[in-house]
Amino acid sequence: MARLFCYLTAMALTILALPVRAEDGYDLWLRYAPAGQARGADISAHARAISARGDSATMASAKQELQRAVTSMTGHAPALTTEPAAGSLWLATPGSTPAIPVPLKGLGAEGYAIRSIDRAGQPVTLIAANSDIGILHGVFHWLRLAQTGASLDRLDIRSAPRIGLRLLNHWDNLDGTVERGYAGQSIWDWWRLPDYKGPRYTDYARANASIGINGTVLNNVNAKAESLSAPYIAKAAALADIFRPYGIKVYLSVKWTAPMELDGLKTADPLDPKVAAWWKAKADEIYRAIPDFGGFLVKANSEGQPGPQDYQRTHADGANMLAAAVKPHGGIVMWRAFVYAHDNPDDRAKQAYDDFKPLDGKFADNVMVQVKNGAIDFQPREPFHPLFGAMPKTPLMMEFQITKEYLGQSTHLTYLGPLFEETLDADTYAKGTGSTVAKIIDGSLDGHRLTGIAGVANIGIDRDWSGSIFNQADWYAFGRLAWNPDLSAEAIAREWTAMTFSPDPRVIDPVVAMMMGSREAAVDYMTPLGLAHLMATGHHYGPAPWVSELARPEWNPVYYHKADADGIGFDRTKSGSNAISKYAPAIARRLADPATTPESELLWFHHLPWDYRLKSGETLWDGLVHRYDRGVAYVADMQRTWESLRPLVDPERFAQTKAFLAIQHREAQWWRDASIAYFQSINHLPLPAGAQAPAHDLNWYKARSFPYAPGHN
Ligand code: GCW
Repeated sequence: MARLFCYLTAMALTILALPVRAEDGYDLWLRYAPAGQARGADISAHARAISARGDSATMASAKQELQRAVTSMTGHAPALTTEPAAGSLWLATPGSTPAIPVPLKGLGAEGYAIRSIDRAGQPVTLIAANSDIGILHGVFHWLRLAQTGASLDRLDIRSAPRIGLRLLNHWDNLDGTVERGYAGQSIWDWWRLPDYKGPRYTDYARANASIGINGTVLNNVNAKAESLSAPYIAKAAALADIFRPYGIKVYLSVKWTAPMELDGLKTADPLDPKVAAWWKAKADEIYRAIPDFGGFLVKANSEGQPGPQDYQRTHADGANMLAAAVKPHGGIVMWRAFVYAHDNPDDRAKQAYDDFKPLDGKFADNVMVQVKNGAIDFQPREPFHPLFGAMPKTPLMMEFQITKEYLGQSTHLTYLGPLFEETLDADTYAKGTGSTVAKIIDGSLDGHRLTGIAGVANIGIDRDWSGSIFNQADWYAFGRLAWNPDLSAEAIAREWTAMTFSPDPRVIDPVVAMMMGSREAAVDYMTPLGLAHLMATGHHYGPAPWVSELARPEWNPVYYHKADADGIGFDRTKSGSNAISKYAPAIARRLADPATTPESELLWFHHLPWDYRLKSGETLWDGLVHRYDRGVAYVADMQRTWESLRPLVDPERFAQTKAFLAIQHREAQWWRDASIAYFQSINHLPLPAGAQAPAHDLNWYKARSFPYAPGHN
């Protein structure tokens, strides 16, 4: 009774101590919601004290996080001690504590072990690591267990990241806008940095550290030269100082012609010694300000960006010159393979491969080639990029897009975990069966030590960071998969839901069910059966499969679907662009025949007659229409499920999600109707029995215009 009273008093004090705040999403998955009496007591019993000797900034944040979390979940603030006693959480590194009773070998610089041990007859939870950063990661793991309702007894966990560099790429501009950002302006207040450093930067670092992200590229790959000027280096250094205790390094995107723009050099030719000397001096200057600077990210000779090819040099010439500049400081260069050229009439899906494959083995050992998951551009579904498996001598870095440029932007609930998982699990057959993309990027297939994965961030100054509560799950899933690409998207969704909403199965089960089918639903209502890139011009918001008049052929949706009176789809077999030949023979053989091509990728690889028979027996046209309808129906189902959760979700987050699902439903219907109206204008076929005619005629859809759609300038 007395205990209960103490608990309630402590609880009331905590509540009084905090400003009353609605659930606006700011706390992400680190809400540390009150755990209820029984669970609260259980958590308390395992965290009576936090025992640690180290006093680095990292150790201080680990302790602070635990104190804040345990107090908030239990109403009881753990004591801080140096020696573990009964019920302590004991944080130990070899630097601070001799004789740690668990092996640390194999945990590397960032991993950790968590073990329930008996110490002089007292139960203690040991979190041990080789470094303070490892401890911080271990602390977040323990807090995940505490928040998701998992058992805190008999723990015996060892975890180390499978991929070395786990980075966010911000497409943030110096003027505060974010390219393809749907969560408001950039969180980097460039103008008032380095003097003013708001609290958001620390919360950003906490959130990233909690999922193991260890680097961030601050500025857009469509870079401005000024981000390498002295004032902006000082601004980046201020951020680096804040992120350092959380194990997060800062990187910068560079503009190829920076030496010309900033210092009037006559050329940016990578083989010109003056150019190389400029970059070397620039790297030295950056490292003076940011001693642990990560390195450079480069978009060159792509979509109008300058690059070494302007001087008849190769991507390798360019990358190696920059690599030499950062090498003495331990930095790296991430050179993007997202290239396609206006003067190359060949299938866009082949161009990066043709440019980069011959360069395999020609890159310096601190260069990584960063490859998008698919060969075109972050579509709702793309087959994996054929460069994965084709460059064994080069460490390839994965680039996923967390921001949903092509998957409904801020409002659609389309959980990306399954998309990431599908690519990571794809088998390239590069060295026989089981040569998955995950094994290429984690370095195990080809024996690379330098390994990396990047996600284009979906973060902005919106109160909820990501433009919607459910978009936070994509950031979370990216981090978790970057740490361990073998995790399942579903398991990740369960953790996220438990922490973001509630560990109550009445919440987790329906929410996870919604999430898991949501990406496939978007594929269905936007671009089913392997269609791609049918979005409107520029902002990519909404459907425009009819667009055909843009200057570059591959900017036009008609280039991708190739629909005519007889059929639809892009022939990438021998009779067409033969892009399938870029894949390993085992895959290419399968893709040569529509019958052995996965239906989900059918029209990506084949141009087929409208009456082609799908596996279901229905015609291609009927199957297409049914998929559009299935996608819209899925969204209606999500709306019903969400409505049933009203009693279990706080009003603010409930209302936002409800409103967004209504937008999604309307837009799914729009996608479906506009696509059907357009394709029907080409094939003149009747709709399958029972299918509704589009609400408007084709001209109505064509006339929609959205000059102020976000994310595009
Ligand atoms: O997806 C496309 C986007 C561009 C982007 C480009 C890239 C940063 O539409 O906005 O530019 O890809 O990845 O470089």
